[in-house]
Amino acid sequence: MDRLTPAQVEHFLDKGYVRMPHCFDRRVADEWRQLAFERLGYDEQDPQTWTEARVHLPGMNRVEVKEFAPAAYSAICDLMGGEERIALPVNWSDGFIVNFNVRADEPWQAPSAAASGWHKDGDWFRHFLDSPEQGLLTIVIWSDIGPQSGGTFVAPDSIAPVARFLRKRPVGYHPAEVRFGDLIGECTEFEEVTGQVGDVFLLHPYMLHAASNNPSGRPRFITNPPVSLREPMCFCRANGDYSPVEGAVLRALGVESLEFQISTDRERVVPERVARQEKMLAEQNVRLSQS
Ligand SMILES: O=C(O)CCC(=O)C(=O)O
Ligand SMILES: [Fe+2]
Repeated sequence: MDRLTPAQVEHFLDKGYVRMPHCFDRRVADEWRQLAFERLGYDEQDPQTWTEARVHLPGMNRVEVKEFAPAAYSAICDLMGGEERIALPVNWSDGFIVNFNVRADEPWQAPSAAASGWHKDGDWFRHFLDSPEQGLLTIVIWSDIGPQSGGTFVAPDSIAPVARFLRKRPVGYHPAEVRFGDLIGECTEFEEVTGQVGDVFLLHPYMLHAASNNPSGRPRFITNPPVSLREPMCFCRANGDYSPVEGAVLRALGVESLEFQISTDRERVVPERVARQEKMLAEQNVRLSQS
């Protein structure tokens, strides 16, 4: 498998993400999007039937990324320090986050600190500097996303403020108590994620990001599957064999290495989202079986 080039790794260290174009073909994306409309009981051709502006679907179908999108998989391995450090298998599903027409009546606003909804992902674990649960953030593009069409906003220079914030707190943060999004005031770089079906953005797990409004008239389909590490990140490796994700943290903190010890137990949290999505899945299975 092709390795990331030094330039791609440097882009990740500097900007906190790499964009991998054309990682999979349209066939499965087309099928899964069409099924999503059936699952929701929406008519693709009739926006009047899209009763929710934004939906986060539960996954119904899954593929293993290693087979489905080998170039993305290989890049994931490179960024996380090798396949042996990753919790396997790495799967993607049709658990789409669909932005049908969020605030479509408002003029499009360019990404900035003034946008609402900035956050770090991970509603399901206690956050520490070295947390293994959200080892990487992924944005998989399942519908073509032009400019000003609901693409996710990202803040490439958010890695450093998040790293400084977490470093100060060995006791970590419960996901319900922490407001990482407030750190957006320390950021000055903002971009929107656009692309074609099959493009994949691999982002640092600390990356602050936000949903945007979608006045385009075209529903936007992405997924945000986390990739988990088998072990927590390590910032003082004897052989200096840091993954680019770890290296980006060290660079952001301006240190060569760092002794970091958590001072309380790691904790998994079951967010309210899980029960909501289980209920949706059951309802959708009934709807599909009746159609
Ligand atoms: O819809 C988007 O563009 C972003 C969604 C997101 O970041 C999330 O659900 O955590
Ligand atoms: Fe998110």
